Amino acid sequence: MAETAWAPNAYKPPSVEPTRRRRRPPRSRFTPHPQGITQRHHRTIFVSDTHLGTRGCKAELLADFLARNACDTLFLVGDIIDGWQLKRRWYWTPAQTSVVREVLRKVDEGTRVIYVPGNHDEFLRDYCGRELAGVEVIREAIHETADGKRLLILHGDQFDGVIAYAKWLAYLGDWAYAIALSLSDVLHVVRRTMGLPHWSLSAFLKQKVKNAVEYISRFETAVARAAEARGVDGVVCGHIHQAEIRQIGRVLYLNDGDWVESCTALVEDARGNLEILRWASDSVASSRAPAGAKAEGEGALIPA
Ligand SMILES: [Mn+2]
Repeated sequence: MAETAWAPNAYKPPSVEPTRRRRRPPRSRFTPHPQGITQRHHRTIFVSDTHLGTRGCKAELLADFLARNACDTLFLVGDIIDGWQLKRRWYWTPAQTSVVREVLRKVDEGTRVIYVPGNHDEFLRDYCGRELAGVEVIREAIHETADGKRLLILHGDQFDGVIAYAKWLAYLGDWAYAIALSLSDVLHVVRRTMGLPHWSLSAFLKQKVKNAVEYISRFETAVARAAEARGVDGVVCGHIHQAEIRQIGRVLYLNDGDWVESCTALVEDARGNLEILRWASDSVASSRAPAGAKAEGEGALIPA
């Protein structure tokens, strides 16, 4: 029988330092995918708000995007897994498994994958500073572009504040407002019959919709101001499902959009140019928007 005597000094506590994986050397612009798919190579890819675990998640398109686009660094900018939804009801499809597989394949190929949790996957915030299956989980990150811009990476839910309540209204179309208007008339008659004072539902909703439209610009401004205070050149976030590249004050505001409606990603090329890719089901359209070009024209739209 082997001697396994207990030695009090033999135990060494595990290192709490985050382990650095060795990175593979940069690959060529086009890397073959194991299934023969030709990949476009980017320096960095940013995606957020994929909401895996919900019916709304466009997992097929996302898996396709990840299979066809390679990168040195992949940032997952929050709300990747929808823990809120999964807590209520388990929903998972083979396509969503494909998304996870594509992310892990990137890890295996030497891509640095960094996960900045959002509010729907806040359960992962307990794991910040750790590496899960080769994916680094960080509360927020700083990324330096190829041309030396320092970008703060965060999900953005911390900027919701008191304006978050009107967010759902942003998804309502004009038809909902039309219905509300006729409802308002009915309500007026009912209230008058009951002897109640006049109260306008349409005026109430008009105010709310106005708030919803303002919500996006207020969010963008709040994020940009916070980034400016941090002394960075730009900020990458998600959360409001509205892809954007715009100069706000002294800060470049970048939002990588979502994979519930718009299917957008933010990508950086080898020279540090940033653009938003829109991944369509049949044709792959990309709208080129170099970081500097859009800045001057649209800077005045939102007060800094
Ligand atoms: Mn969010």
